[in-house]
Amino acid sequence: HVNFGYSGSHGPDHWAENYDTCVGKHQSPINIQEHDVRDINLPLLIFSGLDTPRKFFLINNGHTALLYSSKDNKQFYMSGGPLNGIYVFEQLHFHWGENDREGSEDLINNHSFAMELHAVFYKDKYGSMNDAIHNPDGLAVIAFFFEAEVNDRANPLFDTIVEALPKIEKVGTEIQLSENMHLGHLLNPAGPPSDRMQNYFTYNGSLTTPPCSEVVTWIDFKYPLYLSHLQIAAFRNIRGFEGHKLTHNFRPVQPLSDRRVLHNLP
Ligand code: BO1
Ligand code: ZN
Repeated sequence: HVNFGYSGSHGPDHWAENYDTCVGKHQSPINIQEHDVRDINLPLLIFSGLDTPRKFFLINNGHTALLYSSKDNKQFYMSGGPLNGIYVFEQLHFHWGENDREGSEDLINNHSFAMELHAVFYKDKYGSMNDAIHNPDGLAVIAFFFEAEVNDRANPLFDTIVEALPKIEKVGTEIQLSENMHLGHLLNPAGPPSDRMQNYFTYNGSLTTPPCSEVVTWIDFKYPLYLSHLQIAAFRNIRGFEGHKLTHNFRPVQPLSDRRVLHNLP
């Protein structure tokens, strides 16, 4: 059953027909433009449990390829930076486009990246994603942009995910990844003391899919990660609800309205 999609009568222009929150004034994604950005020195962004290799499940939910870890180990937390309190990791997923010149949701100075990874966290004190979503400070999402590597070199850190995609081609399929995944390596390949993950834009926005709830503190890392053209193309083969390929799943940018974007100087 199709709730929403990315083209035709279920596309982003029609989301508000079923979800009135999708027409709010603080929606995501946005185009992050230099003249709307204020440099600032925020407290250190802190991750705990990022360095524990974990068992992951990969699922095609009809909108994206999504990874989650078993419910009993919630030791992946984030705090600091623009956040008040502790946020617990829930899932990560991807957004992509029909070609490598589009695919990211947020843009930087009108630039679209080929893909964007969202790691979704809910505020610990709300206990679950579904309860957190009813509070303005309920969620935090960290976003990583991807570029297609010019020399078409594959990024071996993403091989486990990319090689599993053909196994979740059909909507609703789910598999357990064969290798335990180390999110720290995946997202911060240079490792500490690199301050790559302290150089980010942050703003208040929404879920980029229905119900478009305006409860998300967005944290977008400035420096992109790299995948080969073929690794990115593998995502375009998973199927959506009508059985055809999910060639693109990014929402177009929304008005900034009265918001400001902060840029943390590491
Ligand atoms: S995103 O990171 O803004 N692209 C994003 C979008 C939607 C969700 C998480 C992150 N999750 C959605 C679930 C829905 C659920 C809703 C409210 O959250 O996909 O199934 O109804 O909990
Ligand atoms: Zn997303």
